[in-house]
Amino acid sequence: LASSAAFGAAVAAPAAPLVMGFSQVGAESEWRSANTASIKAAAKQDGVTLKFADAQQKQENQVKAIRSFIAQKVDVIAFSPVVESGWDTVLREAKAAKIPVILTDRAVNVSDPSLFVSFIGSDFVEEGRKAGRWLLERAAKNPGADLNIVELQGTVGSAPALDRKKGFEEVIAGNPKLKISRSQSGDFTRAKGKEVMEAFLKAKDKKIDVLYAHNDDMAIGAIQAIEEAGLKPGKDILIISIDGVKGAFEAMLAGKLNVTVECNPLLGPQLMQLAREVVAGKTVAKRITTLEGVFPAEVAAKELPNRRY
Ligand code: GZL
Repeated sequence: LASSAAFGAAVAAPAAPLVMGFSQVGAESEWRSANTASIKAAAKQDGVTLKFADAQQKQENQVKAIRSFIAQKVDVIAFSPVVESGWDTVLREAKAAKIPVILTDRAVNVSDPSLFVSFIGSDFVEEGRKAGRWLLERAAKNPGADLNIVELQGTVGSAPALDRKKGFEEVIAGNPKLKISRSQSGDFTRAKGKEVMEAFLKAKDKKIDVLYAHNDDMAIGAIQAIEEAGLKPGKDILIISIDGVKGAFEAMLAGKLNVTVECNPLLGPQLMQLAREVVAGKTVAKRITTLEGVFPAEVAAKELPNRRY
């Protein structure tokens, strides 16, 4: 009898299906698609019932989705906030409904930190610093040369755009010859990245030496604009970008991109684990930072087979 009881205990009943409402930014980039795939696969794997809403990069759609999850009385709400501000009201409604909220990927600026339980995501300031450090080292090979930098920012008001700019500028301040002459948002998309780079090139004020793009998709769009202007991307104009998606590795293999700073989208498994702990009432870390590296073109061929997104 004892052994069967022990056996019973050993084969734990499957965890009760947890219902998660997830509001995703959109489908604007390769990074975002990989992030969505990771979340959906992890929910399936973990037996989590996932209610998934794509906001098409509009904050009002995320607010609507969160309100709908509250009305459906989900066990937990998770979301990647398209911009940092404007969340206090809807998060207070979730708190009043006693539904815990987890942030993934991007942070929010709220007056009351108790409005979310935890934030899993990258350190975007550090990603910007890594991009700046690559350029500092590259510029040191040709000391004294002025380098005219143009910058494609991510979505206006988003944590990655604000922080990647901050980290990059903090580091390049170390070399007064490195100057950002133009900076505009390409909204993290290839199409807008190409459009804004065309405008930078048309301005024809100073020769552009470097492009710093806040994500690979905008860099890939800019590469098309640079080629259409008769210039060689990666040679006439050095290109630094962030994410580490497959498209960036292919561009580096083609000699058109010089370095990509990894930003890991594969947060799905961590998110499901964290959601279970939160719903079980366990104390969890307020901030969980994803580990990530830097991939210059020289390692692209070796690295490409290992890439999972
Ligand atoms: C970063 C993520 C950014 C990616 C872009 O964690 O929020 O949004 O860098 C994506 O590719 O659009």
